[in-house]
Amino acid sequence: MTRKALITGVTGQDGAYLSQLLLSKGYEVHGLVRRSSHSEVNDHRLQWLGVHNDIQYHDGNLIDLSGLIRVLREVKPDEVYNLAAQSFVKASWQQPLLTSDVTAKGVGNILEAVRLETPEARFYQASSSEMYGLIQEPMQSEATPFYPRSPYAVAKLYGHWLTVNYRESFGLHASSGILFNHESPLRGLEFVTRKVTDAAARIKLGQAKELPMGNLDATRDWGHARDYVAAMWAMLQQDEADDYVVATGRTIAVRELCRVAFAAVDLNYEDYVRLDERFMRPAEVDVLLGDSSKAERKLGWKAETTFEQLISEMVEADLVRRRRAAA
Ligand code: NDP
Ligand code: GDR
Repeated sequence: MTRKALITGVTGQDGAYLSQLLLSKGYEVHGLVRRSSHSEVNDHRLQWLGVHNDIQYHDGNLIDLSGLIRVLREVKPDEVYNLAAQSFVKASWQQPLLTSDVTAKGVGNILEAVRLETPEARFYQASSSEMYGLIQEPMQSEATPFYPRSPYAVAKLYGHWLTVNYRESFGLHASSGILFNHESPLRGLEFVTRKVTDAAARIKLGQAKELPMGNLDATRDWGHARDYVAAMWAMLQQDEADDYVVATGRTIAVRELCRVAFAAVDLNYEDYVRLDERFMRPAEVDVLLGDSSKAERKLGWKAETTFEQLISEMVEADLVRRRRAAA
């Protein structure tokens, strides 16, 4: 029997890589998409991976429970991956209530829809290392206490605990992946890695002169999205649902990210990067560093791509895109 998966957030970075992975494993892939004023699905990432025609799309929104129930009734998935979110931390201070409607309450809606319509389906929740925030421990594992530092992180914490609670209350096979930052050429341009790799490409091609940046001293544990979606899938193949940290175990400063990206096009970042208050945050998460030994032990998962390989792939892709756009 062909297995069916429903992915919310299918048009996002992770949704695209997860679709590619599940299709390669023979799944029938269904994606929830938000309706907008134009009729086309925002499928540019799925096009980039060449999988846009292999997905069955369903109109729906995480804030609309009745629509989610309808989609689950139609699709009857074996696995549900809840990746949809207002996912940009900085925007969550400008739109805290929208962020909680989608990123917190939206998890309640999809969990309720699963419980009512397809309680046998296995469920994945996209939790985040941002939940650790102002952490006290040098490395963060599943046992580390949370201290969220943004409306986004507070919303994610609600979704995380609700997932745990539905597992414990209703016996749902509901797992939560506490994923550290993961990037790719399909990352949105507002996130720092892609902002920097795209700027390095544009400056190299003479299309920009400088790069305004926020806090260069923050450090993150950056992996490749392609590796991380494999961990999501592996969680849902376990007999027991559980929570897992997914990370590389190496933390790197934003300043070093700039150095590596600009060096990839033979430039010195110090000649182009300038500080701009607009990109600073009201409360910062200074350091994140994940301990994913549980995922390694139980799922057999380990990050494959190094930071240097990741940034080099992103810079290459941005050079191609910017050259094409200028032609
Ligand atoms: P993206 O921002 O690339 O994708 C977000 C997706 O959510 C898009 O498909 C977007 O659709 C969809 N979406 C937003 N609001 C709604 C809504 N109200 N109803 C339905 N769909 C909606 O995120 P990523 O792929 O990077 O991340 C996937 C998930 O993992 C997110 O939940 C994120 O918070 C979480 N996460 C991400 C990490 C990372 O480093 N990437 C780390 C840890 C957690 P549209 O195309 O219409 O905008
Ligand atoms: P983050 O990712 O907030 O960790 O959330 P982001 O790339 O936005 O920021 C990472 C760090 O870089 C610093 N920074 C800047 N960030 C942006 N976006 N733009 C800048 O100009 C800039 N200058 C410095 C930030 O202050 C921060 O410290 C991502 C998202 O994918 C979340 O959805 C996910 O949950 C977490 O990763 C894990």
